[in-house]
Amino acid sequence: MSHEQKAQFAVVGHPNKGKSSIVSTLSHNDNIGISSRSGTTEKADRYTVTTDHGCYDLIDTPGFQRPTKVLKWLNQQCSNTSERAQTVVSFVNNSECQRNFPDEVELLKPMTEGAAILYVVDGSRPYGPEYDAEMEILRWTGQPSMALINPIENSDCIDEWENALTQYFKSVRVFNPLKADFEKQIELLQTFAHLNPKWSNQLKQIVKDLLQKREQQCHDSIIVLARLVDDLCQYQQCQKVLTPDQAKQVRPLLEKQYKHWMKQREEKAIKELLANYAHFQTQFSLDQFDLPPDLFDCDEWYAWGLNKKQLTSAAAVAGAVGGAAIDLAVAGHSFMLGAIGGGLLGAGSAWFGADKLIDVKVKGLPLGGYQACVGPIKNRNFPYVIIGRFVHMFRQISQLNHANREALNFNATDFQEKVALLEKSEQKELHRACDLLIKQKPVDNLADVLMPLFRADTD
Ligand SMILES: Nc1nc2c(ncn2[C@@H]2O[C@H](COP(=O)(O)OP(=O)(O)OP(=O)(O)O)[C@@H](O)[C@H]2O)c(=O)[nH]1
Ligand SMILES: [Mg+2]
Repeated sequence: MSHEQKAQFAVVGHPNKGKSSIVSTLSHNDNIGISSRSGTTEKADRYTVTTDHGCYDLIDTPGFQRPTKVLKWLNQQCSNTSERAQTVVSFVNNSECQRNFPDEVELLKPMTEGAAILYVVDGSRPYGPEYDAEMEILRWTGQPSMALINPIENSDCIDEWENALTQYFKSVRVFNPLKADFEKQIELLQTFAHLNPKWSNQLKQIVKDLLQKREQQCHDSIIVLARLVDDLCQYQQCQKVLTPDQAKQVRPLLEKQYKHWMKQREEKAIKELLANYAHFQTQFSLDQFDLPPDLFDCDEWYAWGLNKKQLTSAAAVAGAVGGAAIDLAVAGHSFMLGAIGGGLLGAGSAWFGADKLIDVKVKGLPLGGYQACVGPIKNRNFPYVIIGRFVHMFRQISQLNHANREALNFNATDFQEKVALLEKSEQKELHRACDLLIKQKPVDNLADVLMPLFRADTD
């Protein structure tokens, strides 16, 4: 496909107004140079967004440096309106202009090759007449165009900008590359489809593809979690020794290795999650988690997994207590604990196994010697903690814009509310699955059981 036929958009404007940020967010590419230093982008860079059935180009460009002088040059060369676009081509090809106005030559060249224009301004700073020269030059190219107002610090000057921009652009939209969620990105792409009728079908297909891809990414994330929670619930760290005494001695080491493995396994899942959403530069550290800093800090588990009341319900559902209590328990009836009384509580606390964080076993081997083993974890809240943490990370990562270059920081979770928002039947399925997991039994439909936790309506 030649550049002419393929939909292509040059993102242009003043230096340091978020042009590269917009390209980064729309192309889901976190490898594009963004910085608070003005003049970061020095050359026009073309980024192709490829989907299953199509592609389009976004062109990141350097900002205007000397628009007034450039407009003067153009006016000197051309007095006939019908020759303006041709004059821009002459400007781009003129070696003297290439020396004197390298930024403008770079930024205008894509338009001489058929690119549409996305003009970016900062909605937190007032409009000024110095922008008129930029907008006038863009008009000379004769290319389809629209304006994007990026409210970098605030929205104070948006109205003022809208009044100025509508003089030059038929379409004006507010778009914040750091905050715009996936739906907003799709909306913007749909606006692009109107800019040039020749591109409208391609772009509609691309929108369809992107929506489908988004669903696939969610599905793949659920699979990552299913494998993670299964692995963590199964894991055991063992070592052969000669005497029971030696088994005692290796215990602290085994525990350390065990925890190390679990932590690395969780980190691997987060890296897979990041890669699934094309975040390859994002830094994170599990040690920086405010809540809980440590996967093995049992006291913090109620914050990440289920709370005590929910765990009691889970116990009922999983069959630790009689069937009649189940519906009451799932309904979360306030009188449940009182009505069912000590029976359920008794069963419950044994069932929780809170003080049995990690099982340590020593067993004799048939050919002599002993084996000391650490794990698997017996605490009933454990699978929920893993699921709760992951679902929380999923939400952050799936909504992280590629223009956002800050390190990830997870500090709160509303997993318990999420579970409470599930349909009763979905809650039961989840509790049954976690019951099997903590017993190291296979759960055939684990991904299906986890899926409701990833639904948008539980956000
Ligand atoms: N808070 C906030 N900062 C933004 C936003 N958009 C851009 N920035 C910041 O503004 C600075 C410039 O962003 P860039 O995307 O590099 O801007 P640019 O227009 O490509 O800049 P040049 O290439 O230098 O012309 C960076 O520090 C961005 O993080 C925004 O919507 N909100
Ligand atoms: Mg830039």
